[in-house]
Amino acid sequence: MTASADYGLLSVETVPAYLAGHPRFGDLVDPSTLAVTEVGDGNLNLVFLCRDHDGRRLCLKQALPWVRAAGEGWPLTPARANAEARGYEVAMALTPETVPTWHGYDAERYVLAMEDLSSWKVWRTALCDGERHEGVEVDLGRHIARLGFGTSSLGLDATELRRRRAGSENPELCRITEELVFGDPYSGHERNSFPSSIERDVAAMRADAAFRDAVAQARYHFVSCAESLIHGDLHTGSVMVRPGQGALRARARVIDIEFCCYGPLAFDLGALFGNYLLAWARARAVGRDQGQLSWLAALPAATWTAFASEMSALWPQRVEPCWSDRFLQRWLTGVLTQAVVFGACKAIRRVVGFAKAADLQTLPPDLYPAAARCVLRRARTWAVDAESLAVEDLLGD
Ligand code: SR1
Ligand code: MG
Repeated sequence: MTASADYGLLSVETVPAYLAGHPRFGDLVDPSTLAVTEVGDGNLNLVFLCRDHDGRRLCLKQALPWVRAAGEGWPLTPARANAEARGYEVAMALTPETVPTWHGYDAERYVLAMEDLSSWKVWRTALCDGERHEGVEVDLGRHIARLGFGTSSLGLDATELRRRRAGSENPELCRITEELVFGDPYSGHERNSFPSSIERDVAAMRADAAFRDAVAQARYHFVSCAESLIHGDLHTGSVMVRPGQGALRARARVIDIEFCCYGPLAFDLGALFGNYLLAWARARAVGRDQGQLSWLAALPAATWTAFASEMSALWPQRVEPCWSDRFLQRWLTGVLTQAVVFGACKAIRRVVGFAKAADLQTLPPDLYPAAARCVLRRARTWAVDAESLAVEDLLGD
């Protein structure tokens, strides 16, 4: 099966004329003096960076009708861009400082227009390079709390919440997440791939009944819970970072919201935990210094603390006063447990399943097996012991 691109895919040659014909975007840059590059390096989309003669910049993102990383044989609805546009609009209203400035959406061509962040760096790349952007983990915890509070029954009237849920469907992308995160790594799907050096470790993981139960439970929770609007794919490659400058600390901006849906809020926290595990395993494998390892090991707790603090700060604004402070503490405890199990699943899918992560894939071949084993073992422990583990102890020796 192949996919149709009859809505007109853009190219570096056609972007200037496209912008000239769309004044809403074209007024942000001068289409007649434009330099355009295509920089999409993710799994799904075209991304064009546009810069005019006066240095004004714009980023256009267009959904391809197939999975870019797999080719035209894996069709994928470009209507996912509708979900991404909705996601940016909501995030801009609730947490504008942690998303790129949003300029709007062309629903006929599935094109999103936003701030060009090319002077920022993909956080995964920065982590792989051994860089430390202190504070971005705090931005992310706050981001999840603000989005979660403002789109759940905590911050929204229940009738409005139901309306929003009904208008926020993203079934194809949610199905991909369900299969790639909770299915493929355990079913032996042909999309999986991993070297023979870790075959025994993968087999041991699959044979661990308590672990498989935890994954099955997490899958049920992901599919069944529509608690709040979540990013749905919040790995470290969905975060852009900028170093601190003088008195200003480093900052994070969240991008690539096409997997957003109403789901369990803990899923986004778990995505970060799982990707922190990948970054930490890589850092250990390549022998980063103790300062870097300690900072990485503290990331889950730092993100969690920022999340819990922000939720507590927003708590007085809750819609329903019968939800007491005791309720909040119990709710936070449940979210943390769920996030740890989701984190395990998110880390394992990057080792075993389709769409790998550079953290391990760019390791020299002799360093890869120990790092991959470290991820698999740690993730199994997370999933099985999630209720009893302290967030401070998720990483580290
Ligand atoms: C078929 S899409 C593969 C992966 O790319 C995205 O970044 C998501 O992580 C998805 O699971
Ligand atoms: Mg992505």
